[in-house]
Amino acid sequence: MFIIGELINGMYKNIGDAIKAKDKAVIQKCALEQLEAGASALDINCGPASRKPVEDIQWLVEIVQEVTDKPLALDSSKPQVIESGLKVIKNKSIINSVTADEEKLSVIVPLAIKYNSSLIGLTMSAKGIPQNKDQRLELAAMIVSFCCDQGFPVENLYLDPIVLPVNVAQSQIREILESIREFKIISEPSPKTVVGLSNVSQGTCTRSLINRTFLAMAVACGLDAAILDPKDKELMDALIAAEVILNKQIYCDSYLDAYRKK
Ligand code: THG
Repeated sequence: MFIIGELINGMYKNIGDAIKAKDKAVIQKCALEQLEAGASALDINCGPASRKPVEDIQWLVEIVQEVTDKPLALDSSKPQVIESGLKVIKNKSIINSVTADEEKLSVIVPLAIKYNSSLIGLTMSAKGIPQNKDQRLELAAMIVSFCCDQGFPVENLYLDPIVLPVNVAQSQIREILESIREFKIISEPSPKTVVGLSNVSQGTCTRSLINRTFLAMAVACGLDAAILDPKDKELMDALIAAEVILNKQIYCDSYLDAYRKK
C-alpha cells in the first residue's frame, strides 16, 4: 500500500495555526512523525482558512523538503495553488486532485506532464458527486480517456471514488468498494486507485474502528493507495494484517515487527 500521510492539513487547528504563524518546527515534526509511523508520501493541504494558499503551499513544500525527500501530494482544488507548489517542488510530486471536468483536466493534465507528476483524478464533476458505481465508472472512464489522449501515462493516474461518511451516505460505501475493484479494469495498463480514508468516519463516534474496517475491505478490492493518519497504530496494524491475509506480505509470527523493520 502506498500510504499518503494526511496530517499536514490546515483543517487541523495546530497545523492551521502553524501556517499562520510560519512556525516551521510544528510542520516538520508532523512530517517526520508520519514518515516514522510508515507514510510513503505526505499530503500538503493549506486548509480552508488559508487566505494566501498560493504562498502558503510554497512555504509548506519548502520546509517539508528540508526534512524529507519523500513524494508530496499537493492537495488543492485550485490549479493556481497546485502550479505554485509544483514550481518549488524538488521531491517527486502528486497532484491532488483534478475532477472529471474538461476545463479542469485541460489545465491540470498538461501540468502533470510538464512537472512529471502523478495525478489523482476524482470521480466527481461540476454536476456533483455520483450516486452509484456506474456513475463513478463513467467519470473514471472519462478521466482515463482524457489522460490517454494527452499522452499522460495511466500508471501514474490514481482514481479516487470519493469516499463519503457512512453516517450520511451509508448505502454509498458498498458502491465505492465495488468501484475500486472495477476502476482497475477500465484500461490496460490499469490506472491506480486511492481513497481519502478518514472521510468514511467523519461525524461518527468510533472513527478509528470504522476507518480500519473500511480500509481492510478496500485492500481486498485491490486499493493501491490511501490518504490516512499513519499515527493511528491500530489502523496501520489492520492494514498490515489485511496485506498478510491477501498474500501481499509474507506471514511470520512477528509479521507486524517484520513489516515495520522493512
Ligand atoms: N480524496 C483526496 N484528497 C483528499 C480527500 C479525499 N484530501 C483531503 C481529505 N479527503 C483527506 N484528508 C483528511 C484529513 C482530515 C480528515 C479527513 C480527511 C478529518 N479531519 C477531522 C474532521 O473533519 O473531523 C478534523 C479534526 C480536527 O479538526 O482536529 O476527518 O477524499 N484525493
